[in-house]
Amino acid sequence: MTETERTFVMVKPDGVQRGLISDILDRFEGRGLKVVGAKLMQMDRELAEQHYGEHEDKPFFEGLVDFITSGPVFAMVLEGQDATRQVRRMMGATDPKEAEPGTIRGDYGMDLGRNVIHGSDHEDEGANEREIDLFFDEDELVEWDKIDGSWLYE
Ligand code: IDP
Ligand code: MG
Repeated sequence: MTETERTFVMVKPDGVQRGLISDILDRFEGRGLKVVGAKLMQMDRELAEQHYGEHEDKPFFEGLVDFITSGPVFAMVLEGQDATRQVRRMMGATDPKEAEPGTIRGDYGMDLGRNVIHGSDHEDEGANEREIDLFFDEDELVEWDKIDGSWLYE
């Protein structure tokens, strides 16, 4: 059986400024993902550099840290079967110009450096748990039963 797991998702400052939090959350809720944590927050440079540590040698790193700290982000922890991979599929390709219409980046983005949303990478083993730990304290996450469980999963 497919494992139930938690994944980390974040509406980036461009998505927050453009008023896309509710649409993005609506897509995930409608799909059946359970919200177990959510908060609006301002990232500082230290958190940004840690979060994007894998890209520290890339030419776009400074600009990425500038951008992600330029305004509030909306951070979420979502739970469901295969959640990390399913969220990435809903987000679409990293470059919105290549993202399929119908995906979040394909519907709302035009530029690689303004791609609206972050989600843990399912190809990076344990990235979801690392990122949840980085952004959320244990007491900010809520374990709860959702009434549609048996209507959503066989
Ligand atoms: P991902 O967000 O789809 O996991 P990554 O390759 O991990 O993509 O890159 C992290 C973020 O860095 C991207 O979402 C994008 O905002 C930014 N980024 C990646 N490559 C470039 C680039 O070539 N120029 C500018 N920004 C980039
Ligand atoms: Mg990535």
